Amino acid sequence: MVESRIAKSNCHFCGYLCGLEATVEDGRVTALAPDPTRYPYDENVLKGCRRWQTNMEVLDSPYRVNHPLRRVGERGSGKWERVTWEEALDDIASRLEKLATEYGPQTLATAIGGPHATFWPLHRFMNLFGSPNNMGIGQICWNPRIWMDALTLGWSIEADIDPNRSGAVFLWGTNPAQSDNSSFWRSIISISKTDIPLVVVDPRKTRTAAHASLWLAPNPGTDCTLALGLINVIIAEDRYDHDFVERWCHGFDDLCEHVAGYTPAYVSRECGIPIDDIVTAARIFSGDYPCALLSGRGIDQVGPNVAPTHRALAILRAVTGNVDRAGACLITEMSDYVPEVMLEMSDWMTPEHKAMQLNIGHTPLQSYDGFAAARICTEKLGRTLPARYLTSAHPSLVWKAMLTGEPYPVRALIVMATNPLLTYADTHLVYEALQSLDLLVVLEYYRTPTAQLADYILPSAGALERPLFQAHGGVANMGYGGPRAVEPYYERRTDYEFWRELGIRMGQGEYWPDATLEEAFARTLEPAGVSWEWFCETGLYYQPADFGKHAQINPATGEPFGFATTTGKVELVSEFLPTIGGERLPVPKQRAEALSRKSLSKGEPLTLITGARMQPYYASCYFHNKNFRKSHPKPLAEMSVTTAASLGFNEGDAITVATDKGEARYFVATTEMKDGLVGVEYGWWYPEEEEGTPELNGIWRSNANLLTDCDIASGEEMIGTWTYNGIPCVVYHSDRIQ
Ligand SMILES: Nc1nc2c(c(=O)[nH]1)N[C@H]1C(S)=C(S)[C@@H](COP(=O)(O)OP(=O)(O)OC[C@H]3O[C@@H](n4cnc5c(=O)[nH]c(N)nc54)[C@H](O)[C@@H]3O)O[C@H]1N2
Ligand SMILES: Nc1nc2c(c(=O)[nH]1)N[C@H]1C(S)=C(S)[C@@H](COP(=O)(O)OP(=O)(O)OC[C@H]3O[C@@H](n4cnc5c(=O)[nH]c(N)nc54)[C@H](O)[C@@H]3O)O[C@H]1N2
Ligand code: SF4
Ligand SMILES: [Mo]
Repeated sequence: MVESRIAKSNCHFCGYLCGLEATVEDGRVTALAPDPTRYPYDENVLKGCRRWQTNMEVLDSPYRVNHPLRRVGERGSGKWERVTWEEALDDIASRLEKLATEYGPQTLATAIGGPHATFWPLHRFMNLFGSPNNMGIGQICWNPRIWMDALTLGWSIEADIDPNRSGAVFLWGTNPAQSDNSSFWRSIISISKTDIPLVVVDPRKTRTAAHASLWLAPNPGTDCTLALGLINVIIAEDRYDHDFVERWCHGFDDLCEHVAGYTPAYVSRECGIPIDDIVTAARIFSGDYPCALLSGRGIDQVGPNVAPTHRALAILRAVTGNVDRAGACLITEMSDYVPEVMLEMSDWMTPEHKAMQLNIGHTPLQSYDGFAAARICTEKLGRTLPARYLTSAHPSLVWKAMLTGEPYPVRALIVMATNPLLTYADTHLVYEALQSLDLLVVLEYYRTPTAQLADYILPSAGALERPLFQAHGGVANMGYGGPRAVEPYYERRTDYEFWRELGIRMGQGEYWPDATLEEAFARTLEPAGVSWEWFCETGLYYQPADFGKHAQINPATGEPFGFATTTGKVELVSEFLPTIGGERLPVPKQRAEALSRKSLSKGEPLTLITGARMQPYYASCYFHNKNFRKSHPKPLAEMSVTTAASLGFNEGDAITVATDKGEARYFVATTEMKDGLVGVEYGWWYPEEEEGTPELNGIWRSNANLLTDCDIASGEEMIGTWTYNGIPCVVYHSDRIQ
């Protein structure tokens, strides 16, 4: 008789990690059900989610990579031979050793993606190996907000959106209806049914905006101006929080002077928003109640405007007293368990190796020097940010070092949990750079277009096959996840085992004491006084929120804790940023330059936003799924009815979108949004089509990043953020059939 058991595990098809119960027979999952006993459980989330039931299919999908594969023939030829893990690891280790001897350890780069995986083992390996060149998506996701909140408020914050205590809610450049179909989104729906004002700032009337009591549709990239306009009204109408400003803020007089010119009339012209709406929004933000604000990728991906926008929003919170206040936001705590910065072992990398970082001389904040200077502030209250994330190398510098050997040759790349040919900016540049390498290793579930260019594809263990401990980069005292249901199928392994095995081969053995990821998680949790087994029972570790910490008395000094900034106060005027060449106060930057003559000859210029999230896909994932493809078969370009009519387009027409960077093809979908804008989906590829170069499963057809650019010269000056939202483009009928 087949032995059957019930195993607890988690879905990992979005960051929410719903608990699941797996029926396991002979080491195989034979059935799945929601697990009501573990965090996070919400019956409605699971009912509304189309992804979780596909877990079993993904576990044994014919598209999955099950064994280590080595390239035979030309790079990108799509021909592979099966090798053992030992052969692959030995060869990779010896090739890396040779390259490092010739060029130095900085010749190895890594590329990572969204929050799909446990990344600290990669960082630990790189720190011990001596390479500062990890590329991430940090500059355009989450990271600008962490930087600006930390420098303005002393640390990272989390919105405290709660129908029982929030007096008003702002959602700014985020669309949880598509990007976070979880209980958070359900709490937004329930708020929209009360008389709590819900303000959504988004150039598109998203499903989220449809629930708003006030929808503001700014021109892309003008959010800093809008935020300064709200501050102008709040000060002019004397609606700011006098007590909080006097006691806890630095530089209020300078701020008043700075925002004086951002009158509703001026802001209305710049942002394309009616004056009355600006004034109403300012009054809603500054009511006699806590006001919560959550921002998203809409304002993370606006190039030069990213830092000033996040600074302006932090200041908006501060002048209204909405800092570390229940119903507004929580300044999070350092974790009780081993924080990311220790797990990644960034303090073990030598100053000589840090000094080889490509960012030096380009992005003074997103660099080891910037990190070290900021750390002095945050450590006043015992908190250290995760270093690797906030120092990640700028992709354009890494791609160019691969192609030109300047300032030094980068000859090897290990890609983990990302698909840069679809998700990094400037696909043509990424392609050329990957083709030029001596060694490309990809850790993946699938033979993605990126993996098709590799020397080795190594099969990663995924959801249900590996334990999870999701820890928010270590900036908050919470973690969630759970055990694996089964051992990995076939020869798949956890990414952790890859880095550990490679590390051991490179002489790092003493730093990899734990043979399994479970043991490593158990060690991580030890200082919090809980066991891995205890954690797996509940799926959640957290400490209750404690608000108003700045006013509490620090027993060591007898004084209030204050904020972990240069001045100990909220820095409306930054004393820190000018020390590394930044601005005291947020100044909106010129938006993207106009198109070149060549592109313009094809039509009237419009403004392009790329990558707004849609269900059921997730970045470049789930395009294998037949049902998803049936329900959403075509890559769409959204525009307003007026814009479409003015261009002579009908619903469903095949069109080409062109920027100075390149072209991509879409189908017209009209929707309510600002006129003169086009919004294209991202991530589109066709796993069912031909693999290998040149087609690479159709990545040259409707891939939004054929249209984008990450050139550092046009990026944000402190962090290097490039532009995904607010790019000049032209749009015309496609002459080719798709
Ligand atoms: N289904 C699905 N869910 C996902 C993902 C996915 O790919 N698919 N990705 C995950 C990831 S990695 C992330 S980072 C999160 C992102 O989560 P969100 O931040 O909610 O993601 P977006 O849908 O990109 O929302 C950005 C919104 O900003 C608007 N916008 C564009 N430009 C501007 C601008 O200049 N100003 C303002 N105010 N708004 C602007 C867009 O119209 C869009 O509605 O989602 C996660 N969830
Ligand atoms: N134009 C444009 N570009 C964008 C964005 C945009 O809005 N517009 N958004 C940006 C943002 S916010 C983000 S976060 C990125 C997302 O960029 P990516 O993270 O590159 O996107 P995904 O398609 O989710 O790629 C993840 C890949 O990792 C694999 N994978 C998943 N889990 C694991 C794991 O545990 N281990 C391993 N080894 N592999 C795994 C999946 O099979 C998949 O191929 O895209 C960015 N790019
Ligand atoms: S919301 Fe859906 S996709 Fe996300 S973890 Fe839960 S079940 Fe999986
Ligand atoms: Mo992201």
